[in-house]
Amino acid sequence: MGRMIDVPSDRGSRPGPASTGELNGVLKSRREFLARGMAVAGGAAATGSALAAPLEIPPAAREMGRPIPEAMYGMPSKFEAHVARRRTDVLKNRQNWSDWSMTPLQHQPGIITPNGLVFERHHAGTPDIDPKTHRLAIHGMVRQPLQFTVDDLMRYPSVSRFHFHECSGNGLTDWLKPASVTVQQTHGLLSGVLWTGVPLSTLMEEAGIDPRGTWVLLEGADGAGHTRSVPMEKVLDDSLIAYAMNGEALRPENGYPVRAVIPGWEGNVSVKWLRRIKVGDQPWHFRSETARYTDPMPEGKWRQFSMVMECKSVITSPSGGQQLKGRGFHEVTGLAWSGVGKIRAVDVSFDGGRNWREAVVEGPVMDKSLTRFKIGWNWDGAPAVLMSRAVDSTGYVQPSVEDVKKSRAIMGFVQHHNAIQPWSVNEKGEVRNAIGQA
Ligand SMILES: Nc1nc2c(c(=O)[nH]1)N[C@H]1C(S)=C(S)[C@@H](COP(=O)(O)O)O[C@H]1N2
Ligand SMILES: [Mo]
Repeated sequence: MGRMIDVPSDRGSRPGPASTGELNGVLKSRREFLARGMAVAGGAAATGSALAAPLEIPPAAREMGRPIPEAMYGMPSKFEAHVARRRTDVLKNRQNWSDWSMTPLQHQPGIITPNGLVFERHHAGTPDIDPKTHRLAIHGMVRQPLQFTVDDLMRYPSVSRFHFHECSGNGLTDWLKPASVTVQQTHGLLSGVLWTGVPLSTLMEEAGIDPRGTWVLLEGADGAGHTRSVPMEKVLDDSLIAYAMNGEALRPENGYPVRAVIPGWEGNVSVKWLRRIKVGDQPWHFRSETARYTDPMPEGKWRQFSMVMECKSVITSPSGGQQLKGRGFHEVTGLAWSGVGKIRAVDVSFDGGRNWREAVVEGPVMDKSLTRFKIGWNWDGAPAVLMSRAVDSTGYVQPSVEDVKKSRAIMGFVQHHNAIQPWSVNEKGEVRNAIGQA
């Protein structure tokens, strides 16, 4: 095994959330709010306005629409053009080969990120790989070294699984003080994907693992020569060689034609454009597991191979840069996920963490997958600080920034940052990033 050092736990604590009743204007459900609204306003709708006359017939209803073309890849409405993956303006490299673009989580309902919006992180840009010439090799401590074409891989029994996909650098710029405005910039190195491919265990069995083979090397076919070591235990547990995402072939930027998917672990080990799998008896200590992707610890050591993405959550609406449209009912909603299991509960605070209420966790609740939570809020127009705190199936509680600070060395940036994100709301309903201020 590698030199894994013991680390103080940075898990948070969960003083019991209020589970019933009303607290600081927070209502249990929209139904409760509507019932109240009905009583107060004598039947007026909660957010619409009274219908005084029949609606006018709109122009679209008076003419024929666009006919169906012979063949076409469908695109979103032109009115949704603002929903785009974006590079961050906080930490912009001068070149855009080793860079990232972030998922607009504030515009994502549900738990699936459409392929055109799945975040990107490359160390040497996106290669253009022809699946006909691409080869994947398995060698090292195996009985029979093998090579596969993409078609070969597609002949194996396949599996499809929903998993969150997160870069360990997610939140890196914003852990001590606000640098970013939106949740896209603070948390957008995160996506929810249905991956389809072959379990790595199937290919390992076929090659025949030497009993001394305890680690696996994964190498990409991009200009970065991106390479990582993954313990055999994880490889055989739930890792995949994926060729499809969300119902179609991988996008070039996400690893076309084949990539590794290491569920619940930092995105960096899910090597894209996968060309080589080597079995060995120890980790290789590549750049991305020594100089990068390690965590500075308080005693001056660096934590290596901390690849699990621990339990985390964030409110996506309302979130930074948004504007509440008036007092009254708002559905507060967000995403929760854990690299070791399922989401058990999410608590939401409206007063900067003094009081907490349990949100509704919306199904399906899946292993190592984005999970949606929701809670009704009756905004009375007063300033508020909104936070969410997730608990996973192991009982791990998402930590506060203070908890994380205690267990890590304080440096400008932090990897594997899973602390609670506060959003402040002022009297005008403007929502701001309040990290380090709540
Ligand atoms: N071959 C290769 N694989 C790679 C990378 C890379 O630069 N080259 N980047 C890694 C990093 S740091 C992350 S977070 C994920 C990002 O995957 P995505 O671009 O599909 O979101 O891919 C990983 N796999
Ligand atoms: Mo990453």
